[in-house]
Amino acid sequence: VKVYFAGSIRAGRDDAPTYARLVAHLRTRSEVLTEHVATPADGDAGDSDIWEQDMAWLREADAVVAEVTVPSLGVGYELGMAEALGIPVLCLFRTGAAVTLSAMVGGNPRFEVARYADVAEACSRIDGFLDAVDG
Ligand code: 6IA
Repeated sequence: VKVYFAGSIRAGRDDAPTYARLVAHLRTRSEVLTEHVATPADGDAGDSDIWEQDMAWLREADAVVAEVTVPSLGVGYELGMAEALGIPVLCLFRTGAAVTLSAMVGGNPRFEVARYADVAEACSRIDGFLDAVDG
């Protein structure tokens, strides 16, 4: 299964260590197309190259897993595109964060939205989601 992992980049890197743990778990059972989301930023390709590459990966993906706790325009855009392309989407939102999830994500019946307390719980939600995609 090819997974497009989405997480905040320019909207803030506070959760990057969590993204790294989620991507490490995803890699145990799938191909992650977007590992850079989890790694420390080094340099920046031009914006149009980034958009071209990310849209190509999204079209190739069998599933999208997004960490949505840090609200990001780019992640929200990717979620809307994934829905339009008919790609299954899992949104992971950490409980206890000082933010409220957007109604456009939390209210979308086509997205599986998992509120999680810790990374172990997020990983078990990932497993259930990928089992269903794989099945
Ligand atoms: O609006 P944001 O920057 O927070 O959007 C984050 C989302 O957009 C991620 O899920 C990525 O898929 C995508 N994205 C945004 N910036 C980049 C990027 N910049 N490279 C690839 N995808 C991106 C280069 C940073 C890299 C060197 C770590």
